[in-house]
Amino acid sequence: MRLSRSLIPTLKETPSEAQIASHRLMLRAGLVRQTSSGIYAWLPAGWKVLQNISRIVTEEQEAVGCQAMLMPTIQSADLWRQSGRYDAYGPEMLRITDRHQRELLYGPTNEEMLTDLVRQGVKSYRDLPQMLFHIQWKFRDEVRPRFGVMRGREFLMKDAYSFDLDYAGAVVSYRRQMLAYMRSFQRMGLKAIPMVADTGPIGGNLSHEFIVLAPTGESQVYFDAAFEKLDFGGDTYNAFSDADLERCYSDLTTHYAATDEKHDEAAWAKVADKREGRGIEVGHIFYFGTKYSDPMGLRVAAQGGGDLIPHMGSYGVGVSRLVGALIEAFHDEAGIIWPDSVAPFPAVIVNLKPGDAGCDELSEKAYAAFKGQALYDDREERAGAKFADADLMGHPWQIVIGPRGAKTGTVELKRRATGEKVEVSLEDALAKIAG
Ligand code: 5CA
Repeated sequence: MRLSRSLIPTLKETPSEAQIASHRLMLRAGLVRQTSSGIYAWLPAGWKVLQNISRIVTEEQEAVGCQAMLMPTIQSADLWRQSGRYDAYGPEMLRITDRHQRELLYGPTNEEMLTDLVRQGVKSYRDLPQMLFHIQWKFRDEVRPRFGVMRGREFLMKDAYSFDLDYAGAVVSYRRQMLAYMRSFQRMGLKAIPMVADTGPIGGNLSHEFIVLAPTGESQVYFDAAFEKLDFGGDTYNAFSDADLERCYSDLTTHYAATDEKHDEAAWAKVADKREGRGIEVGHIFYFGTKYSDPMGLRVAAQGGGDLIPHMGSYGVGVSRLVGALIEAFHDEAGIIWPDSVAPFPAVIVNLKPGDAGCDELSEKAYAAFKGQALYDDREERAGAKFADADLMGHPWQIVIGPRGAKTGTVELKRRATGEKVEVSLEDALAKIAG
């Protein structure tokens, strides 16, 4: 993308409405703009981050056998009457009436809709288990939308749903999702810790929140240092081995971890190597048995004759909230420091003197090497302003091209995270960025 032709409206001043670093930086780096209270437009650079997160989440969902699909945002009130949640959900639900006076709603979550789809398509125990997810916009009319995309009214969620024959099967699905979550967050460079949680309006009796550590997080968290050593990459745990899933679950749940609401001083006193910090809830998973399948009449033929009621779970990731959480975890005074895996652009090419034939030629050559995937700062701006914007936007690499280096094909390559700078040929810079 050429910056002179991009809608990436960076701001020098700190917007007064933003109270936390991620909100300030998302506005200043031109990632989002609020269009109504708690509702945001994702501008090109912000949309790229959202897509990168969605891609990682999708790959890790598919890697544990969860099927990708897409359900609509608009749902029928009748479906929610079948589960009993239409009246129970309260003023957080945006209720809509169409021209035929039919009652609709903008979905805050999709348990009812998928239970209905499975009810239509699955008839026998042979068709189970099933696990499906989508990444779709949700609407919750939050009393106090705040902190930008962290607590929005319209927000993007990955929500998965599992359907199993019995409790034992549901536990396997739950553990698979846990593993997929840990892998997803690790790929984004985040340290996430599952913590036992309350189930709220989703219901059920087994639930974990996934809290990522960030110094400016909303809740105080207490955890055993053992979590810092866990690794979910490679083939540490096989998602299709029950023994591995059990080992993973036990690695994640035997050590102490709690938010301040659930903190237990007596148990905490026994932890040898203590860690404390601030955290942000980026995911929440639930096992709720037959809470929806039973009232909605989901039945499948059981193996020995008769019917059985599938056991369900649901598993949410706050995809848009993660953009804020990532910035809370990765920023400094000058701006965002994107981890490579989610960065909107792998690199920015800073042309210090547009109009200078040598600078233009070398910059175009660098830009062409990225096949349109890098950001090319071709603006007629002072060098200082370009450097400030590059640091603010947080591209993992900066390729700086000035008249002196251009003569010999040399660039200055800067790593945003460390500030380390080297003078190298363009070819060497590209090789280094490709890793
Ligand atoms: N149906 C279940 C799981 S699919 C569910 O809705 N769970 S939830 O309510 O806990 O939401 C899942 C995740 O969405 C949360 O962990 C949080 O990261 C994100 N989320 C929830 N509300 C908001 C909001 N108002 N703004 C941004 N993200 C939100």
